[in-house]
Amino acid sequence: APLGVAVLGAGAMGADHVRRVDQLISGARVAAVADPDEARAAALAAGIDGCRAFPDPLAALDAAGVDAVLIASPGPAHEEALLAALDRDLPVLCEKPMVPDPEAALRVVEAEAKGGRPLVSVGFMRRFDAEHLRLKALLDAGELGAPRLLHCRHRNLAVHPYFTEEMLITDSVAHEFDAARWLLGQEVTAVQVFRPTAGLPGHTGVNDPQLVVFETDGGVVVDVEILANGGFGYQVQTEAVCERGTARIGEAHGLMTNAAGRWGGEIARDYLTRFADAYDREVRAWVAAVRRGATAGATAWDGYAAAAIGAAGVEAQRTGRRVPVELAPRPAPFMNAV
Ligand code: ISE
Repeated sequence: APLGVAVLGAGAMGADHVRRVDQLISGARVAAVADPDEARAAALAAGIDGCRAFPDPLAALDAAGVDAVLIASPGPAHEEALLAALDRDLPVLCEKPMVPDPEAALRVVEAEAKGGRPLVSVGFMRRFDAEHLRLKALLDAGELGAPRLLHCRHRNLAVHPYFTEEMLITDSVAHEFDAARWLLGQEVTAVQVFRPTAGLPGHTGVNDPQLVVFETDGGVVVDVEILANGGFGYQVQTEAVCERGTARIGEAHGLMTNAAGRWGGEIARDYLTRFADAYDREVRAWVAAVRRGATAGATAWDGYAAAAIGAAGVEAQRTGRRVPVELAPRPAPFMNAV
């Protein structure tokens, strides 16, 4: 029988995952959709055979035919949903940030460890992006020697009005915290944040762009330009500078044209487009992993690490200081280090 998935959250990400599980992933079906906006949930569930809509996420977990959970609600709702899923012994794929607050993230790690088997996968989709996978394979092969620097650019078209300055770190640069740990196989040890004295005009909530610089236990330095309201599209780029060469991803996607004495290409508008294939691969890998009793991609520990690094980053942003990252001891052997 297909794996029955409850999707929590019917926003942009949740709706995209419902469509994906319903139409693209063989071996899985959407059994329930939950959103506090019940009409939204009902609109998504309509047309999917045997799928029910709920205003309450916990009711969706208890619905008939639910074998696994995909959490795509806003970050602050994740902890309750994760603990409820673990309590019911249900495998979960949780969108990033797993749980933004490190103490709460650790509670999730501990709850999973107590159950004694891996149940939590975290949706850091870059781990499933074709270009990121190629860069990782190249770095792992050692052909370019050891990496010394990663230069990253993370640019959004615009962010929602509720986006805060802290979310630049905890919601956006969280991706680079995870991607760098995964690409390098190293842990992040300290974070600094540099801000131009003036941000972009017209944005009161977020002083944009910022430069987040972090160090790893392998001696690599990573710099990240985060630009939340760039106004032109969604761009994610990484360049690794290694002992014997450099490697860069994220430069060009899609159609390139030559016309009227110029050349040009297109830029995706958002992550749903830019990382569409990565999300497909991620959810497919998750469904296959759940069938084997395993997890796919980032673990709860990786989710916790991103939260702990994020907390150091927020302090660095607030104080202007270099803030060391303190990680708790890892409680379960099945949680990989990076
Ligand atoms: C958003 O939540 C994401 O995950 C996007 O990938 C990221 O680019 C954006 O900055 C975040 O707010």
